[in-house]
Amino acid sequence: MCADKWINELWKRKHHIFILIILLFVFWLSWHTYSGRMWIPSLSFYCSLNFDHVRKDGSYLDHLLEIRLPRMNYSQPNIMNPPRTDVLVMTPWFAPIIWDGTFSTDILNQQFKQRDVRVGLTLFAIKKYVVFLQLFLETAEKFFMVGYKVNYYVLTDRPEAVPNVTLKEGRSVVVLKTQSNARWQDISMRRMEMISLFAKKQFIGEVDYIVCVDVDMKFSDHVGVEILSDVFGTLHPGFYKGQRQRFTYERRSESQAYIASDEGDFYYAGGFFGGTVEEVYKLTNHCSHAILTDKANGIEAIWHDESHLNKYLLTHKPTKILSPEYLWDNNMGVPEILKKRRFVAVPKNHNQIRNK
Ligand code: UD2
Repeated sequence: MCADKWINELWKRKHHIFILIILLFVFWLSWHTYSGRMWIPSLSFYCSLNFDHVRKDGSYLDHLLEIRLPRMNYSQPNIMNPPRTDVLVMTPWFAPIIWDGTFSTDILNQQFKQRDVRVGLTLFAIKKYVVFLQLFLETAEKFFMVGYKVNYYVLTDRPEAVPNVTLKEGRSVVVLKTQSNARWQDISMRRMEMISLFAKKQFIGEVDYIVCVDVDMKFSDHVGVEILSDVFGTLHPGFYKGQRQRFTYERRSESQAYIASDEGDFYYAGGFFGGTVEEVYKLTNHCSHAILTDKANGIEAIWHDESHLNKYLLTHKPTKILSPEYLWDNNMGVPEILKKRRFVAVPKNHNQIRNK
């Protein structure tokens, strides 16, 4: 009888119980965050509490993703017979330089697929540069991160001019409206500021890596997960063989981009860099502040954002470096060492297309 009373009493208060359950669920949600793969305790509540007890008992280790390669067939790496002896494949700080023949796409795909990585690609198409979008996107669908989730972040002042290109599953074009600048130099430099803003506001919740490239380009061969790393830069096609004294670094000491003639590892291209969203945020935020400081001091670095990128990558060494296969200009011919031209400049008339 007593139990009946209880049940009756509970039934009368069913609305209260329902609200209590909802409240408990909301409380649980704010205590847990979705890591992209699973729910783990963290964020709002834990941020203000001490996380040390969680770390000390090591329970968070149980949530780490296990990446286990299946049985695979591939040729054995041979210590006495390196695949490339004609080019540098490793920097003195142990960052690999990515050339054709130095990596196995199959092994890398097995690893990255299990991590289910999502890649964001930023491209700016301001003013007349929207004409490059169609070819860029069509060739990217053929060669860029095939089989992976990709967001093409198109930053443009002309959203209506973004073409409708058929995309494979899991891939989308995200149009981000942005303002244009009168000078092409400012358009180029503002990329740093815009990428850092969107990295914080949007990219961080949507993708794992960000790849930042010029739009007046087309893909003509495989560009896959071999490029991904914490922070990567690309050897500029015009300077990959050059002596540091001849690099077109900013040489005026008043600029934040200044590099002395006895410093420098490589000359990196402004048209292809990237990394994890966190590292790209750090890089672009740093460079955009350096650009603003220069502006306040009445100086503009010789090659704009590219000069600041070079300074950043000198003092924050990249963890991977892409060979000029990943940014080539056919005006430079095809040297013997270049086994593949993966991403090449589309010929254009600078005077006709810039500032229009
Ligand atoms: C060259 C180099 C590039 C970098 C740059 C330095 C090659 C293949 N490219 O690029 O790596 O050294 O010079 O400046 O060697 N943009 C617009 N609208 C404009 C102007 C620029 O959207 O009106 C954007 C667009 O995404 C473009 C990028 O800025 O791809 C750079 O444009 P650019 O014309 O200055 O670069 P370009 O081809 O001379």
